[in-house]
Amino acid sequence: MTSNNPQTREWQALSNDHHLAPFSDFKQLKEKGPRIITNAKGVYLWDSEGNKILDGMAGLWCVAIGYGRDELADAASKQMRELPYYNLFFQTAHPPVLELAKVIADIAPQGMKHVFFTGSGSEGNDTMLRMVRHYWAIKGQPNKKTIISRINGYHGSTVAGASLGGMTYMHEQGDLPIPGIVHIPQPYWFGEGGDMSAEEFGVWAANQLEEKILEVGVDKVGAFIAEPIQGAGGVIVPPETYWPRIKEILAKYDILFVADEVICGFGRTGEWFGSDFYGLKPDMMTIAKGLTSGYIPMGGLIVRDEVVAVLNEGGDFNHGFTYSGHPVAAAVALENIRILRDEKIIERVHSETAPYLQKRLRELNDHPLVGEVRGVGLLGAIELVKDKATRARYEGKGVGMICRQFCFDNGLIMRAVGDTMIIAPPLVISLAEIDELVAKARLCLDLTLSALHG
Ligand code: PXG
Repeated sequence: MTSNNPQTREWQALSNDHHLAPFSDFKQLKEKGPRIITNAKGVYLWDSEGNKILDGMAGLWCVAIGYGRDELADAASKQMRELPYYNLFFQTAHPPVLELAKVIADIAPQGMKHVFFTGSGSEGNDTMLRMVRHYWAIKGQPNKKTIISRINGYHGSTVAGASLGGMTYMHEQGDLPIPGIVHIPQPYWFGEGGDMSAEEFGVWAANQLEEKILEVGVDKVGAFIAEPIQGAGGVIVPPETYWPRIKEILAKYDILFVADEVICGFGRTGEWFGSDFYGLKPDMMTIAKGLTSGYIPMGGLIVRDEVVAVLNEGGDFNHGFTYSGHPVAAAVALENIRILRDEKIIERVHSETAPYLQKRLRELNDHPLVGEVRGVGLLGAIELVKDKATRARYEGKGVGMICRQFCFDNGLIMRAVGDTMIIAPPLVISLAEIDELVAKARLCLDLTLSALHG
């Protein structure tokens, strides 16, 4: 523990003595002590040492409307006083969940007018897996159980979510994936495209879906799930040829398509959903994060009308959570979506801040460490390399982690996925704050380069 501040040390001691943090090396965290985040406003966080930090990750990709909006706190408080909880299991409902389902139906792609609510994105994908299998069973094809997913995709951390995800380091713990989930390569040209052009590689990666469908047998494949743009995998924007080819393959075979919109949904691409951005026609969409701007946990699954028509013939769907459609979460989500709409935040991302961020980020291409800058909307990735021409990495140096630490120390949160630096700031970020973000990113790239050669 390094802090001289007694209050920080006290909180870090509590962490050491009692807290098991997600996705963390417990022992290592004890040695270092967590940074204690105490308050936030707009796009900025403050820690217990008084440091002001520009949050280039919107929390964990979720704080769309920025921190500190009283309207959401007021909505929660009002709902807690009126009806803090009631379940939706036994033929009851409550106004916030019904109003929210209608508002989501209004913004979702055409023909997707029903929502099943959950407490998180992982639960949304667990719901998806059970609903897909239930759907095919109702249609008399119970063998269509297999879900095709992608290596390095992220779909959550529950048993089904982590199995659907293609993170091998997650599969290694807990004997995953569960049966009936298979993975195909990801459309990550920079990392895996070899000698192919990005366009050729996009078609190759998409064709892996068709090959897998034929290998497993179309009579056994229930669905294909994918993020429109992979988030946790490293902001992987597929080559332009990828989604058009996937759409052709999906049209050819009778399988469902699930868009995992947990990161791309609610404006991240400058459209309401990543599926709108790419012109995809999903049968189901998983949502969470931006649905409530992370102010309170909530997720869900938006379902196409034709799928609902089949489910309607299937009797009970034996699935649900205590907190499905929680009234306080629903009230917060309603207020969050009202703000996104009334303040035209997504329109502004589309026409102003996303083009500006993408232009400014690409200026970093001239930096000796930078092999590629890519991004869509308010998502960005910077690839750190040793050799720009061959895309060779600084093997074994942990360059991403070095850069991440410099960012932390200089008041910027930018994540590292291997040697890929990623950003996803709140959707309300201003042009001046984008300038600050890019200036800090450049400074940290300089510091990283000096550390490597110093
Ligand atoms: N799908 C996608 C696309 C996600 O990004 C989930 C599902 C699961 O959502 P919940 O609410 O169950 O966490 C996510 C979550 C990271 C990171 O390291 C990303 C997520 C979660 C934790 C870490 O970028 N995304």
